[in-house]
Amino acid sequence: QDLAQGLKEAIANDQITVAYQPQVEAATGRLVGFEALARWAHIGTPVSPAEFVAIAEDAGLGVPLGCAVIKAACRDFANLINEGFDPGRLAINLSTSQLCDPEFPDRVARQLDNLKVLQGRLEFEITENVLLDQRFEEIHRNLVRLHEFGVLISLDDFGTGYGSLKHLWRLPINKVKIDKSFVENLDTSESAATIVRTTIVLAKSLGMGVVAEGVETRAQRNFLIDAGCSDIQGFLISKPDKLVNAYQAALDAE
Ligand code: G
Ligand code: G
Ligand code: NA
Ligand code: MN
Repeated sequence: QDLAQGLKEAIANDQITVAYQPQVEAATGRLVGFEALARWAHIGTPVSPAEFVAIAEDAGLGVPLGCAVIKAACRDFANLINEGFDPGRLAINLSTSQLCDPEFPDRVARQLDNLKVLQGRLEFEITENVLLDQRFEEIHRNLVRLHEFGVLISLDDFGTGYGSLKHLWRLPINKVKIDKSFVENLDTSESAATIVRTTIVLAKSLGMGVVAEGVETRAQRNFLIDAGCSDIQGFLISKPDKLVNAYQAALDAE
């Protein structure tokens, strides 16, 4: 069966859903916000977002898919806020096509106009892979525009892509996300530990926030607290889940 065609129909029929994973303060457990992770079940079988985001990009569906995710995530978040809860910030992953789309910042601005409760809460995560050198000017312009609306930018999977340090200093980045491959090897690899410690110092010295992802154990959390990492995300707090469930898990873990 044709996955691209199935994806196109899923986008059109509102069948793209979003799972949420809490980000909390490492030292206190206080809730900081949530990362939104796209979900799609094709004929009943879940497809990984790593796979269907790539399919969407290849099929020219990156922008519509991204719009569907943003719409669903903003709606879920606004609903929870309107019920009287405070879920903190909403972090959404961006693909290359969204980041290069000249209309993207205005579309985000309209969304924030329609859902005023989300103002000051929105954050976008970008990976080094989406930062194409040949589109640098467009990407830079879009990130600056997003900043003007109070949107924060995180550099995801830091250290795993190409040219990390260049991006950190040439683009308006607010936060660094330490990749889970480093966190996973903290207890077994002195090199991984050194890279994590150094990344935290680097981010803080540049005035940026830092969040470690893929935190599964108390030992990893304690290492990160000692190293000065402000925020953590991972199975230790909660797996990605429906927003209310992930919110409850974050409160229980506090
Ligand atoms: O949770 P997990 O299997 O959910 O995610 C796998 C990968 O897919 C991660 O690298 C994540 O950043 C990416 N991803 C999840 N949702 C989205 C999305 O809405 N847009 C983009 N571009 N990437 C996403
Ligand atoms: O690339 P990105 O960082 O956005 O990917 C997030 C991915 O990591 C998702 O697939 C999510 O399900 C997964 N994930 C989240 N927390 C953990 C964790 O504690 N351990 C592991 N192994 N994976 C995690
Ligand atoms: Na991400
Ligand atoms: Mn990541």
